Amino acid sequence: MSNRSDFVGHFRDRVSEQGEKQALIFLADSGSGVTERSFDYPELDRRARRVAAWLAGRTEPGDRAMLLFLPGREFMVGFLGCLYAGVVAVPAPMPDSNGRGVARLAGIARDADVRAVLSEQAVAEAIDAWVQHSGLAEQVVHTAVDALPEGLEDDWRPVPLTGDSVAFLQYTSGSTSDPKGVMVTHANLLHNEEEIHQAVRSTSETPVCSWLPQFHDMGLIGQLLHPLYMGSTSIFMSPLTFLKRPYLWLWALSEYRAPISVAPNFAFELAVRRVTDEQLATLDLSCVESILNGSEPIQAHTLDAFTEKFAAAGLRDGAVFPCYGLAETTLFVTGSRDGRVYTDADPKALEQGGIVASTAEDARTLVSSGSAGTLEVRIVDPETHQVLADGRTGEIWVRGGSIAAGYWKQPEKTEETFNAAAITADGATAGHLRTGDIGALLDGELYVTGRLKDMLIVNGRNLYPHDLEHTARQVHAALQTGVGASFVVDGKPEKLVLVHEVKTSALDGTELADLEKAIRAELRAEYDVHLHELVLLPRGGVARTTSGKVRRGSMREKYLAGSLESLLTGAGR
Ligand code: 649
Repeated sequence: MSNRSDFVGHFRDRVSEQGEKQALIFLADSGSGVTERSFDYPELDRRARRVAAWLAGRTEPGDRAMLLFLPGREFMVGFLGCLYAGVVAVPAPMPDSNGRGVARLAGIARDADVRAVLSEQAVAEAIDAWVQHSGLAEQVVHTAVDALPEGLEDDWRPVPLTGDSVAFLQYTSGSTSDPKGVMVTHANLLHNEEEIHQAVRSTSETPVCSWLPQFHDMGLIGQLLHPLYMGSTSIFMSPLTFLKRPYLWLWALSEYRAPISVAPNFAFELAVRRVTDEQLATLDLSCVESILNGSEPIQAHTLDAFTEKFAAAGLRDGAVFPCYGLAETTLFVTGSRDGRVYTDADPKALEQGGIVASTAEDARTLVSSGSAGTLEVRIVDPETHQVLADGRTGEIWVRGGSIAAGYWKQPEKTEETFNAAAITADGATAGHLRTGDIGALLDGELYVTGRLKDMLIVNGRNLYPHDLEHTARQVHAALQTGVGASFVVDGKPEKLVLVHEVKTSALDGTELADLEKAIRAELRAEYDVHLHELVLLPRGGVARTTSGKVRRGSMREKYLAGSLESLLTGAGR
């Protein structure tokens, strides 16, 4: 739908077209409910020009500016201000009040070699202090975007942009010491927004409503930029508001008659568990067309439970829209508008790299993440790079216009990851992105089964950590609200370790010991594996990324360093 080659031109066309329509409505937590803070299209444009005019005197096009904002409407002013100035935006997570996340932030600032920091008045002092301490003061200018004087916007002059201009760097959740910034160009952004639009069938009349973190790709490109791309409205709240009262997410959909939302699988679980019957009775979800579910493994039982529960509020069957994507493809790769497409797969075949339909009791239900639009998806042997047949599992490779320009300042990693050659009987084709994810194509649908790095190889069998953790979690209610991380440690045969969070208040020492026995028995019965060690940790003990993904590699390192203190007494190694 875009006849522009850059996002600024495209967005400003929407500004001229949409009049005084709301662009952003932030629902601020007011204790008992929420308060609206919004910007209409002209106001958002004016404020973005103001920021761009401020940047123009202090940076060069192509310089990087870090965005440090609380969840709210100011973030997008900073983001668009960068794009209007031709400055590369670098969204980053705010450290929490205990200072967690400061080291990662410094790593990102250093890697991106930022020249400016944009924030807002509510946090400007704290950010100033951080700029001083982190040794960035020499190289950066800092301002609060909501403190810039009115009228400054008139000084803005458009800068030349092309499709190849880098719009922003998306830092993926690599380790603190080795941050990787994905370079997303204006052409990538427009291409991916168009993919999403085609898949979701969004229009200028389909507002989007969610609560995702705005510095993460799904929050930024899905929840915020997609409605702006379409000329519709983004209605959003803080992730904390959602975590405190999951009901408010569904309430907002119902209240604002929003047809589209987006969230990771855990949010659907939380909604099933925490929305009470009285709350359910207040909801009318008949307006909802699609709630996208991506970013984490998608569970059939979650989709079923969510669909069943909210049917009582008028939610249509098939409203949950599984999808798959990653920062390196800008965001979206595949999606399943029809909702619940499942395949019951034979577990033994799965261990050997194949999806074979089974009606047996022990079949694993796999959820389709849908099919691609214009992007090419291939399943490839990660060792030989041969393209595999339908129904075989291998690494997911993707090619097409949404594939980002590479990792910032990492030409070798970029070549390896973004320009791989896939081999078929007809020869080789270059330019594929290696996603690092494992999956299979079956009848045109993509099934994502795990991640290459996390795969558990035990006695020549391929086991998926996610499955084992899920099975263990079913053993006792005290495990159900926690997360787990399983991995193998060296040795022949390989030693399987499971670390899991447990609600400590619920159990005494004997009960914990019984729990251990039960988990071991269950894993043996289900997978015929021996658990070398079970480590039980209090809630919050399993490391996660800022977008909520379990960090299995990091938990394995901690385990090997002996720094995990299991609640199971006498569990030394
Ligand atoms: C994943 C983001 C998910 C992520 C695209 C969602 C209107 C219309 C649409 C809209 C809003 C308004 O986690 C993106 C699919 C489209 C939203 C459109 O919203 N990125 S990441 O780089 O941090 O991580 C990527 C990794 O997450 C895992 C994979 O390991 C992937 O490499 N992942 C999944 N794992 C299993 N199943 C899936 N379906 C997964 N999707 C992502």
